Amino acid sequence: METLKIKGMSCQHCVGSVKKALEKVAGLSQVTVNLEAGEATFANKGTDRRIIREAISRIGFETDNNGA
Ligand SMILES: [Cu+2]
Repeated sequence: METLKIKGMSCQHCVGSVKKALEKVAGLSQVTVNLEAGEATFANKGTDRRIIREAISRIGFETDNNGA
């Protein structure tokens, strides 16, 4: 499993949006999003982190920039 820090989530609606966006990214599965921790966890079959971060920024949230 991989994790990704996500900034700007303030409620369960944000969590739902982030979860949906990540589930649409090819190669990702078992997506869970934790509001308190400000992070998403998922199984990744080789999808580039840059593509994952773009899916998040496209819906208006920021991600950490250093996750390999
Ligand atoms: Cu919200």
